[in-house]
Amino acid sequence: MRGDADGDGDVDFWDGRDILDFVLHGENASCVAALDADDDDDVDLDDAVFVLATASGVGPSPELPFPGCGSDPTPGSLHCDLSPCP
Ligand SMILES: [Ca+2]
Ligand SMILES: [Ca+2]
Ligand SMILES: [Ca+2]
Repeated sequence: MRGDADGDGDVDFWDGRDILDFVLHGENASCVAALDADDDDDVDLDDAVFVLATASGVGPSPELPFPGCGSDPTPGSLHCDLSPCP
């Protein structure tokens, strides 16, 4: 699911924090593609802001795949080694 950085099936503040950890601290993510909330094929601060806005109900929903499982309809260079989806 796009935006679900920690793979718990929900897009919330923790996902925003996880994206910040990835961008600012170089932490690993098993599914980098899920971190690309705005689908610009890059994971940066914009994605953290996007997810936090979504989680607080003031922002738009992420592009597909959201709010369910699925693959990126516009595949890019981001990898997804381990998707929480079946
Ligand atoms: Ca989550
Ligand atoms: Ca992005
Ligand atoms: Ca894409």
